[in-house]
Amino acid sequence: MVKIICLISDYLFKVLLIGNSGVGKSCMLMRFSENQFRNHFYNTIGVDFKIKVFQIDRSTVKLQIWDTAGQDRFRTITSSYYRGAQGIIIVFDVTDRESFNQIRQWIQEIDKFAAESVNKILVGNKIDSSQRRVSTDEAEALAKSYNISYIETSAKTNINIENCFSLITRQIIQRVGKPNQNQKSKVGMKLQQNSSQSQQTSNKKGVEQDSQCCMS
Ligand SMILES: Nc1nc2c(ncn2[C@@H]2O[C@H](COP(=O)(O)OP(=O)(O)OP(=O)(O)O)[C@@H](O)[C@H]2O)c(=O)[nH]1
Ligand SMILES: [Mg+2]
Repeated sequence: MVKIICLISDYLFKVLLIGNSGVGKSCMLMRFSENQFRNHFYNTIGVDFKIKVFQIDRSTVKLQIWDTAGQDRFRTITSSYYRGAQGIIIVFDVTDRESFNQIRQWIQEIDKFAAESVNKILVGNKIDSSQRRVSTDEAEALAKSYNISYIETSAKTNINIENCFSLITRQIIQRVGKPNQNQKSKVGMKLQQNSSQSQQTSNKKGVEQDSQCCMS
């Protein structure tokens, strides 16, 4: 089924979620787009995306959020999605030290494949857990060393999830500037999706299009 989305929005941004497998990228996106959480772990296969329209500082922003697979075997596919992204959210799991240690590698991937001007933020997810292995201070210090913002979230208990997406969006807006009133974008996108996914989310507030796996 092919669906045409045509909405007036002030901004259309492509944002990527990256980070090790299991850190909670898909759950963060699910919380933000559908206000839901799942305890089961389903690895993302390749890349997934959702579109979310929301208001920020009196502007309408349409975010195309790409949820990449953290597993190594998908790295070639996922890295091809960095190009054209205005923002990248680098996620680690505060209960998984290895996912924090890998941040440097993720930043190297960004330097290799994304535009130089891309906005980045660092996110420590799963702060609801009592099994913390990475302190706020050291994560903040790492973010500072890259001159990027750090925010802690829980997709499970819905802490800072909206703030996380608002933060990256505000930083992109700051970089690209305010839109000229006469140039408000009428964005037309042709998206392909399967009908069952469409059924699941078509009534959800603010979500126009459910994800489509980009692996065949
Ligand atoms: N306690 C807790 N668990 C979480 C949170 N977010 C995600 N999880 C759990 O972590 C596991 C992995 O979550 P996913 O969102 O699928 O992880 P992912 O980063 O998308 O993993 P890949 O798709 O393989 O890259 C699941 O069992 C989730 O229920 C959180 O905020 N708190
Ligand atoms: Mg995932």
